[in-house]
Amino acid sequence: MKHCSRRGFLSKGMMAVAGGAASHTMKTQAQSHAHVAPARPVFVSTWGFGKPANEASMRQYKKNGSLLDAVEAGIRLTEADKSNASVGAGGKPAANGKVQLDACIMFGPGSKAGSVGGIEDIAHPISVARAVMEKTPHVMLVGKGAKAFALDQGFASENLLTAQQRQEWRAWKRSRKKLEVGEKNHDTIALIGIAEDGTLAGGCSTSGLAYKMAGRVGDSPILGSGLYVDNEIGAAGATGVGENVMRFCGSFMVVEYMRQGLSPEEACAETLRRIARLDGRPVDELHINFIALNKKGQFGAAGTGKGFPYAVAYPEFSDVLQSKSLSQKSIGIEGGNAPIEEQQ
Ligand code: SD4
Repeated sequence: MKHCSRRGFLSKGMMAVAGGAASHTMKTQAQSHAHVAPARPVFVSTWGFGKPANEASMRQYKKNGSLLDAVEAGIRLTEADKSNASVGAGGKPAANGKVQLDACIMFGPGSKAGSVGGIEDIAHPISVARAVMEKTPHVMLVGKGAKAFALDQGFASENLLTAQQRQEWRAWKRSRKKLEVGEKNHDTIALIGIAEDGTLAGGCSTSGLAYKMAGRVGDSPILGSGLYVDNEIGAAGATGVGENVMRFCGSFMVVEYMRQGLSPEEACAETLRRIARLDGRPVDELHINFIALNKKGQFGAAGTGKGFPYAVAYPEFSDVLQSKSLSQKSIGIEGGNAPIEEQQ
């Protein structure tokens, strides 16, 4: 596993205790433990913006030892960041100009879960998803019903479309240009964690595909697709083109490969291979990425094309790493449908 640039390697709090020499030790430690965290809790999340989210999770965990609070706190940080155009307030709107958010949360013990799809005007869908899990007999609420529930629970209604996103949306409406898939216009935070006692939990939150059809819901709030947590085995989360994840129950598949004994990284990679085979298109055209964490604290990630950055934090360590990448060349097949053996 290759490590990304070390910019912003340490959080401010960590910086205070770690001088240059200590930071060098931590980097070396991270390299030698690239796939297994030497201490718990461990938080793993998607993209570079997962780093501050993991650190918020870590801070919250230190306060009260609640893994669920920690997962929620990390994701809330990303949702509140208006400069992030793919999650929460400041996210890119649907084609009709409304920001529609998707989120879910899952707690390992008892396989408890909550989810919201296409919710409007509520800044923290992850917290609404948690309220669905804890305060209703249901698992998923969508659209107007989800908003009505949130308002009933005391969440504030606010306009989530920032001036900049309104301007960009208007320009897009004029040009109707197809957007490239990438970190700028199509991302998601999936954040999974393991507590000191081995409890697993995770969450996922997104504004979905930029300028999507109004009402389109992606993989992120769908349990087993954008996120899955199995308290006996591990957790997985997804980011990328939801349509290419949700047809395959991608995160569930990653967890099932871990159950069969694959490492988190190999489980993510094998899921990508299988999806590519079934889909039939070249893997580079799928634009999907997975993160995974198992019960032993091992972690990993894999993405199509060049792969993607993902963030990992455990005690005394927080950084952005580069995932394993799977391109058509590395899979070694043209199109799909070749047996697994031929693809490795
Ligand atoms: C979706 N999977 O709505 C989300 C978006 C995403 O990187 O993850 N983009 O399809």
